[in-house]
Amino acid sequence: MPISQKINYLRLAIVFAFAMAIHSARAAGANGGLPEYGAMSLILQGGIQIELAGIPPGTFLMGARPGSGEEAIASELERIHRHSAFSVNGQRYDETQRRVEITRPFYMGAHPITQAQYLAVMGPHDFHNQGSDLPADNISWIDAWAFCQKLSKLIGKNVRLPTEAEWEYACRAGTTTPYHTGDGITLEQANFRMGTPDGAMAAASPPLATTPAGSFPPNAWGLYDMHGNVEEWCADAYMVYDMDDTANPRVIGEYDHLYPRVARGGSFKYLPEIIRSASRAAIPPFTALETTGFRIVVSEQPDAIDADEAASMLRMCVRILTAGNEMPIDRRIQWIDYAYQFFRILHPNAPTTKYFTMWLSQKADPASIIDHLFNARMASMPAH
Ligand SMILES: [Ca+2]
Repeated sequence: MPISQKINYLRLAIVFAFAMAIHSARAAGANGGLPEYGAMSLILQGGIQIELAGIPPGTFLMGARPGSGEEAIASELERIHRHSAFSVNGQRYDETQRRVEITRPFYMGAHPITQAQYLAVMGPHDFHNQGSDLPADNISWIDAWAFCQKLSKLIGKNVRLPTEAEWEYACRAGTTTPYHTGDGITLEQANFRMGTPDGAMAAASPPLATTPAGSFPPNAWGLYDMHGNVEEWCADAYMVYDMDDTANPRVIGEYDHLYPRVARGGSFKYLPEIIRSASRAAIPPFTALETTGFRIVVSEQPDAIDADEAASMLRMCVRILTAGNEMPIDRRIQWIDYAYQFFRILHPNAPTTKYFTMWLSQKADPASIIDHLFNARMASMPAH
């Protein structure tokens, strides 16, 4: 390990040790809330910053409180959506409460990734609500995952999506109520939709659009927009909670590439019932919606994507690339890049991108994939 890297690890260890010391000192506090501490800024190209809040390790109750009105809401949502398109094992809204331990501290983005930040890392994207301080929206799980991979390489740290447990733990910030704001939430506290379950909008409902970073107060751990605005991708595949998986749970997508991923916190379009700390949404990983965005985590633990997961994602990338539809050239290049990243997970020692091209041509219709790659290469060449 180079000395500079050793020093970085040491620095990280000191920060984590400091964070834990603060946590211990505050553990006896009245509300379990922590002040902002151990904050970190990542500086991107053009001086654009990503602010992160330090999150201490700890134990919490994940899910809806048994016997509470919240559990009744969760059960009703489950009943309504039992036969919906996104229903998984008939239980889209499983929120059965379990005790979960987060054993390691981590940093979490204070805000969802903004459009300016996304642009600085990934280049242009077809955002739905447009504005540099607005959260990046119209983001698929795969877009969010690829952002983390790219930023990891740029800054030399493990950047990844939060696990579902990390997300809820950080959202709650020591609270046990349906929202980190308490038993209820108002339009002064978050961006969501007031209305009734049958779709009628309340007169006080805000315009249905995302709001800029920092428009509402943060939770006790310095995190903004956990409830509402954009719903946020987590690393995990959606699954009914495993009551025995209680330390740093992370659900691997063990079925196929269409198996839904979890998005948390609800969005500007959702009713208050669906933006609760425990609320879960299940969305296929290649689906991008006007409501979907993400926030990052920086930690000592790398992304836990495994070979099966990478292989199924790679198959999907190839299928999309060879579907023969009219895809803009920059988007096609992006898909090839995504495919390449999954390929590297499966074949970390493959010597060159030529090997990747050969692999693709054997796995997919050779004529069309080579055509795609050729076009992509032409488009990426500087103009004369
Ligand atoms: Ca949110």
